[in-house]
Amino acid sequence: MWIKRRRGWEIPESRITPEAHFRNRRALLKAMGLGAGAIAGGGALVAGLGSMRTAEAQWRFGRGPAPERAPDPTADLYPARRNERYTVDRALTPEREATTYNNFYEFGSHKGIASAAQRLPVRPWQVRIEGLVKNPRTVDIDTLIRALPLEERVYRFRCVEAWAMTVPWTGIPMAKLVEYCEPLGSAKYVVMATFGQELSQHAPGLRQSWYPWPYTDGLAIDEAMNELSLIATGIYGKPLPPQNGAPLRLITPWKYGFKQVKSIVRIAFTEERPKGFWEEVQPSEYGFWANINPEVPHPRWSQAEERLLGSGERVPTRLYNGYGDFVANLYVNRRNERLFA
Ligand SMILES: Nc1nc2c(c(=O)[nH]1)N[C@H]1C(S)=C(S)[C@@H](COP(=O)(O)O)O[C@H]1N2
Ligand SMILES: [Mo]
Repeated sequence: MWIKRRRGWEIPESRITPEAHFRNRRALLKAMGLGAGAIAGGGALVAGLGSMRTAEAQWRFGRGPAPERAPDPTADLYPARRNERYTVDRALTPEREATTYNNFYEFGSHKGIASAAQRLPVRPWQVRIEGLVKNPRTVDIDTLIRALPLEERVYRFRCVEAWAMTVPWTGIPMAKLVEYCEPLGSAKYVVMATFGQELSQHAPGLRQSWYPWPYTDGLAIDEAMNELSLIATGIYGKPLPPQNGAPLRLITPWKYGFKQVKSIVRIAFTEERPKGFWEEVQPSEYGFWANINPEVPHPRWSQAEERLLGSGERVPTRLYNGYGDFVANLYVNRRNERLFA
């Protein structure tokens, strides 16, 4: 826990999940029924955390067996043709690693949520398109996927916690999805949100009431229109498994992983910049732009290197995750913003 604080690079990776170290103390204490005064009362705090861990252990196990999954109705679209414009100078991460080491707090605040996530009912699934659009509407996921072109792209992926992977995503170029939504000229941002309490019965992490569910984040419209932005529906030539954000999740490979909203049920166009889940929880550590930069450390650890899932090799992190040629121009007129955390 965060009681004993070490330097970032000494912290075992299992503990540098954003939540593990601070958890917005006040909200946490409130959730545990302790007053703010308990911050100084170490004994009560430790006892409170102890009981919380027990609750967490209960969520993790024993909600009954995962339901039998019907065949994915879009399975015939896979594998999609690979777009060779996006190449990487690294080996692909083994599929097993990318699909069993996940971040998806709706199922628990640890990396081993893959089996719990099998209980997410990914059909039927509707996506609400709303806000500053010509026609607010709700579309069925299969209608949406079949209305737009799918392609495969191999991208690097970098979590703010300093692990990284290289993955073949299948998805819709986000510019096409934005056009499909028909935003009004006044729209400046696109906001995406994950399912919330309506599925809490399947996603026990949602009971962690001190988090600002539903998980939400967004992009400026010009970022969303950038050719790299992808709305992923698949991975490794197959439909996304729930743990990777089925049936629809964002991929912007030049930004840290926490921007990549999973299991999207709402796409809204706004004039006002949205506040992301992690920005809401801890604004001193997580901002809106969240672009990858090895020279801007996280307040609690260095971002100079990353650890590749699978091999465990440590390699230097690159500015914009190596995608500067595609995206650096988005930020020339935003130099006074906090672009890198
Ligand atoms: N809804 C939701 N989306 C989420 C998260 C989450 O906890 N909930 N975690 C984010 C973080 S921090 C990362 S690193 C990536 C992990 O994606 P992956 O499990 O497919 O590797 O998902 C992002 N999207
Ligand atoms: Mo992350």
